[in-house]
Amino acid sequence: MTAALFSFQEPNIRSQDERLDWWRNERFGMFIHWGLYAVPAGEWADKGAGHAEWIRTTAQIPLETYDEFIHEFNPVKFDADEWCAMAKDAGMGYVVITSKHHDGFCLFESEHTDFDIMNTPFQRDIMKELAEAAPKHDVKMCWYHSIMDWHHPDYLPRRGWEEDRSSEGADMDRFREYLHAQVEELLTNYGPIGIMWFDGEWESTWRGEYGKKLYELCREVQPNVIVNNRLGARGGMAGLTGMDGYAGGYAGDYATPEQEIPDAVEKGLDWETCMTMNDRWGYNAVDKNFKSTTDLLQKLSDIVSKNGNFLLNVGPKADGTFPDESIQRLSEIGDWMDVNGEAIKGTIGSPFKDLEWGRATQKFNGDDTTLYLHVFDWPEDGTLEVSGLSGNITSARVLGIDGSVEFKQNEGEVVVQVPSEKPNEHIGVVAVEFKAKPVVYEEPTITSQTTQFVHEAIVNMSVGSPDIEIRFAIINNHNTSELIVPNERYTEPLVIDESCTVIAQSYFEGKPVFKAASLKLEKVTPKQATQVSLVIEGALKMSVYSGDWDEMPNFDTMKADAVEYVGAISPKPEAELQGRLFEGYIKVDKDDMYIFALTSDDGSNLYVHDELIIDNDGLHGPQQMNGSIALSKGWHPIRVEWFNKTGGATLNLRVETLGGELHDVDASMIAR
Ligand code: FHN
Repeated sequence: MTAALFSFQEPNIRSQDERLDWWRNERFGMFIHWGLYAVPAGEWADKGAGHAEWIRTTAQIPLETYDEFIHEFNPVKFDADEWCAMAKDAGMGYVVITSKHHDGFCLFESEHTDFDIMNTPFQRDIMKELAEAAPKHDVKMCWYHSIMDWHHPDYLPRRGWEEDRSSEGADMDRFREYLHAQVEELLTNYGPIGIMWFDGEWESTWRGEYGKKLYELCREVQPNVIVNNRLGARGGMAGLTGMDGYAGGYAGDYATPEQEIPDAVEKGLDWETCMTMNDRWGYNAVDKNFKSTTDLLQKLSDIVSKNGNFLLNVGPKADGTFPDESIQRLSEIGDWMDVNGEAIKGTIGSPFKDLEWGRATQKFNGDDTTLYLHVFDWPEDGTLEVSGLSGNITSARVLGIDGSVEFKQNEGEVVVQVPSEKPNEHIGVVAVEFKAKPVVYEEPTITSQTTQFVHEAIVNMSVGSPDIEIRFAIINNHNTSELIVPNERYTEPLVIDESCTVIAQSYFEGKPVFKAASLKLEKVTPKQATQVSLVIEGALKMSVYSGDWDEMPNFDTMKADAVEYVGAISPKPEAELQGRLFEGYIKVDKDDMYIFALTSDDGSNLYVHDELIIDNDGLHGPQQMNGSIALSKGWHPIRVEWFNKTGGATLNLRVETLGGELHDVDASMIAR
């Protein structure tokens, strides 16, 4: 048993901002997926060579066969210092490693299981060695930990294909005790941990309230640890915690888009995209589809320009070394960061909505600001035009080139004269120094929860620059076609109760700058309720079908295997290669605009009055899609279609009215 590595007294409990400060400043971390799955390196018997960390499931390897890998895992070339040094040299300020992935194998010594590193030929606590090395390289050590556990006898559900592995006696309450006990080990025995990075939270046996308890445990053991949002549900691969109400979900400290970079992120949201360098998380010997260093750096720049963090993955080999391709990219990224890292570390997002030639970040120095222009497409003639930019510029320089460069300012435009040759092969960065803050002329962003409403709509407006004033006007349908100048100062959200078009324009020093933006809002009549006499409340008709689909089949042309009456729209009892059709009525208690959130793994559709309100079709992990419809008080026909291929199964329908709270569509609202 690892004695507590460090006898450290937890510093005073910091505020959310103080706790996240180091993480927000770092912007860039290393993800490491490593475990027994590195031994087969993606290949298994007649199941091909396309597997990785999911190989026990995707190659349907029986438990006792998979467990044999524990006798082969002997990463004699593992060197914690070398790993931490590579992360640091690449400009990564934190390392998140899989303490336990879905296969249940623990890379650390645990007194709660023998399925751990100490029972391999290696017999060294990987996490202990990393926890000791990390501070020496000024890197924060962080633990990934999977809730889903395909090894532990108490974890349910079993894999659908594990017919011969009984779930007799399995006890999820006891499993959650095991989970808590191991999390306690991870946060007690290895010193200060930066992040608890949970995963595998999407199966039906996990509920949001368990996630909340797990979050509270982490904060109790290490009050300043950061915890991600994969505790209750994460809004599918988009990961933007759109489901904090889902199954009592818990939002954690930051959102976790996976393998994707959001186009836009709501102001103030903390988020981190995690991404593979090739196509897999765990090591696969034949997966050579590595992203170029330029592509990886442009992803880093894009993410940071949107106030996000980038967690870039390495899948080490069974011998304890990184793949050569990963080492090469880390080294090239490090070379770029050595010269341009100031445009990433400690910066906040761009003041621009978008830039056609690249991205931007900014760093506040007291009252003044450095604006970093990340130029993907370097101007061959050396003339870099930045439209919509104003403010008091004191100097400009190209990172990596001594001296300053010339610049000119016209009304709402800055032209920087840079060398015609790009300063490096990836991204050239121009640093522009401002007294105070840059002023960006752009059209305001006008948002409303829906553009149709029954009673009223709330309209918010924003711009990137704090020095820009927003002025607006409301054009009602009866307004003449005369030119309406937006001249009313925007100070707080608008309440709209008639169909109209809202226009808004940016003003600087009393003058309109940039073109106006507009948003059309429509007051609609709610759909009439269906006159139903003999409804049986509290249940829907559920027709069950068998099939192997990649997209929604047409259930109307199929014969159901079974028909039942159920009190919830649910994936339980879980089954693979199955489709379900829920039909009946939903009751709403007032005339209003109703916003539905349909979450499923795999595909699903929602119809109300035979109108397709949500199309969430396709093969995907837990994914939430929203749709809205205006309904009168009373009963309305509803149809939910869902199919599950293999693996996790999720299905959840929630509803809210404008400005309300999302809640499950439950038995109190349904009838057949
Ligand atoms: O199933 C895992 C997957 O193996 C990998 O660990 C990723 C990394 O975020 N998380 C889950 C899929 O969302």
